[in-house]
Parts: sequence; structure tokens; C-alpha cells
Amino acid sequence: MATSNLNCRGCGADLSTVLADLGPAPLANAFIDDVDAVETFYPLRAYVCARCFLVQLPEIASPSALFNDSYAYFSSVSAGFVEHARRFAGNAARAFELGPESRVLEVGANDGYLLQHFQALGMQVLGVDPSANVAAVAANRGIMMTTAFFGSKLAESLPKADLIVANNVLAHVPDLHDFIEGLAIALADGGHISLEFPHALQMLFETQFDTIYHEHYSYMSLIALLPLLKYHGLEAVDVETLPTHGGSLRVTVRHDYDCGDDNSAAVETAIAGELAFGLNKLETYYAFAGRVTRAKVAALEFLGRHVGKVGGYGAPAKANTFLNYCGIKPDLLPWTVDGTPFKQGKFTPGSRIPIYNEKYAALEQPEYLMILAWNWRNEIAARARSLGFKGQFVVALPHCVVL
Ligand code: DWN
Repeated sequence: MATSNLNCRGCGADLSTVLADLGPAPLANAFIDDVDAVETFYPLRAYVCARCFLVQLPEIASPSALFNDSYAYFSSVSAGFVEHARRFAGNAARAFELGPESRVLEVGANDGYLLQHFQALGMQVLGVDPSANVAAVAANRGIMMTTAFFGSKLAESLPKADLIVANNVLAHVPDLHDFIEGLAIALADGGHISLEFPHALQMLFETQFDTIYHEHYSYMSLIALLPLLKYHGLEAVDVETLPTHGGSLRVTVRHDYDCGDDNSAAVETAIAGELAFGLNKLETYYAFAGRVTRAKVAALEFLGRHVGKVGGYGAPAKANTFLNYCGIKPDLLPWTVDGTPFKQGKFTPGSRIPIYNEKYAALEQPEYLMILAWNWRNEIAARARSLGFKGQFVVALPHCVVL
């Protein structure tokens, strides 16, 4: 067990229990234009707090180094995610009785993949996102956007919202307290907040170590989140499990009117699930690092046995943790493809694997396509087939398997 001078970004306790040390890595979304580019590598070491069990990274890279005018992730490239957002908008409008006078605020609105649906339903929408290039795509869709980091200061300046959505955002926030305080400030009386985040339980259970990268300052569980909400006068009233991003939670939150300790049945059930899994015991976390090493060995073993026969599909941020931690370079994976125009023609950071247009996989026809965006395995397999790829698919996590 390593020691450090760190404090938990949730409860402030000393932070010294290492969950996984993934070695030095470049920033996961820092795709490079030039194969000979000089890159900066930062330590990638995840910790778990022994008091509140929040999994987290120290703030190695500042938010403005990560989220700026050249952010590489555009939510709308994944059609399944847009459909997920469309369904959510319809259901939320009904459940929260939103009408034309209702205000919907999305924090981390990205390219407008979600707010476009609320806008189509006639609501007044506002998106906040610090990445100017993706925010510009949303603005081009006619969505009102503010290019900024969200927190209590910005919240003071915004009109109160009846629904605040923050999907896949918590992980990206170094100052969780200020962010959650901002949510409490920006929420109208009687309004709701909907938070989606990849569930730390699934990360541990499915050995999703590749979701650890500098952009993700924390990896959330309900038992870590509830005290944070309570501290800022908020309470969770509902919890759902979702298949997105490898297994997520959607937590519905509102102002804590009675300041009591009673939880809804859904919240109690979700807490019980986390405790049964052992999220409140350090031993559960100790087992992770060994599984990470075994996943690396299995992936290298597969690629080593199939040199010249495997291409990649997807250049997600998570692939860059996977490739760099495993030491996979073009000798083992000569190329990958991705539907994001911003990534095509670039190289993966660190591993320097070229990224081509999705059609390249069918032109090359390797025996196997390793789906690096394993969370979209079904959608990607269908897309690759529709583009004419005839070989087999393989995913490396949680175990290296041919699908
Ligand atoms: O938290 C984060 C999550 C939610 O999204 C981030 N920090 C950044 C991003 O993580 P990621 O890059 O690992 O996300 P995805 O959604 O797994 O990325 C999928 C990649 O695969 C994208 O580059 C788009 C690409 N893709 C494709 O080329 N064809 C995806 C699909 C479904 C396809 O059919």
C-alpha cells in the first residue's frame, strides 16, 4: 500500500489506498496529429477512500487542459446514446410534468445530443459545457449554450431550472462540493435533478480499468454520493440501473425538504446492492488490481497469437488507458477506425495507432476486429457488418473473448 499526502475529494479523509496503478499515461482525449509528436505522460494511479469509499484520481491535469476548444468526444456519434437521450426526454417530461414554461438545464451538454429532444418537446433549454468546439455543434442546432465550467458561481447567474440533467459529468468534476452546491442553487423549488454516471460497482465487477483516466477525477457509487447530496441540502428520491457506458446509475434528486434520513424503497434497494457487493469494504477494492493485470496478460496473449490479423474498432478515450497500460502499439494493433471526424487521421495518444474512417475495416478485412469501445459492442458489430466487415469480433474486457 502506497502512502500519499492526498485527501479525499468527497469526505476529506487521508487518501492512501491505491486501487490500481496504471503507470504513466498521456491524457486520454489528447489524440495527436503527428506520429512523432512529443507527448506529456502523467501518473495514472487511482485511489479509494477508506472512509467514504469514493474511488478517485488526484487532480493531475487541470480541467482547462482537458476540456477546451479541442475536445474529442462528441456524444452524437453514438446513435444509441442519442436514442437513450430521446427516450429519457420523453419520460422525464411526463414524470416531472414539464411543459412549455418549464426550464431544462443540462450541465455537460456536449453537442446537444440530449437538449435537442427537450427543445423539440417545446421546453426552454440551456446547455452548459466548457468545451467550445462541442458546444458550438449544440449551438448550431439552435440550442442556447454557455461555454463554461459549472459550479456555484455560475449557478448564481442562471435562471432556476425545473429539471437539471448532468449525465456522465460527475466524474469530470474536481471540486465535487462546489459542483453539487451549484446544482442545489440552480434548481427551482419543486424541481428535479437527474444524474447519470457509470457505476463504480460495475467498474470493479467487470474490470473496466480502462475507464480510469485523468479526465475522470472520481468513480461514483451511491454510498459515496448520498452524503455529498445531503451535505448540500439535496436528497436522492429514485435510482435506476442503466446499461449505458458499461453499467450506470440514474439518480433522481431534489431539495431535501424534511432533512430526514428516510430513503425511498428504490434508494434502499440500491444501497443494499452496493453493500452486498462489498463497496463498503476495502477488501473488495484490493482484488481489483490483480484482475487488471490478468486482463492485460490475456489481451497481449491474444494479440501476440494473432499478429497481423487484428484491427481495432473505436478510438474512445478509454481505449487509450487500455492500449497504454498494456503497451499495445501498431506492431500488435496496426490501426483502428472511428466514426468521429475529429479523430480520423489522428493517432491514439501514447500508443500512436492510426485512426481511420469506419469503412477502412471492410477494406482491410482482418480476421478480427477488437472492439475498443466495448460498451457499444452490439451497435458497433452491427455497423461494421453493415459496412461489409466479414470477420469476427473480439473484446478485451472484462476477459478477452471472441464474440
Ligand atoms: O465520460 C466520458 C464518456 C461518457 O464518454 C468521457 N470522459 C469521454 C467519453 O468516453 P469514451 O470516449 O470512452 O466514450 P465512448 O462512448 O465509449 O466512445 C465511443 C467511441 O466509439 C467514440 O469515439 C465514437 C465511436 N463509435 C463509432 O465510431 N461507431 C461509436 C459507435 C457506437 C459507432 O457505431
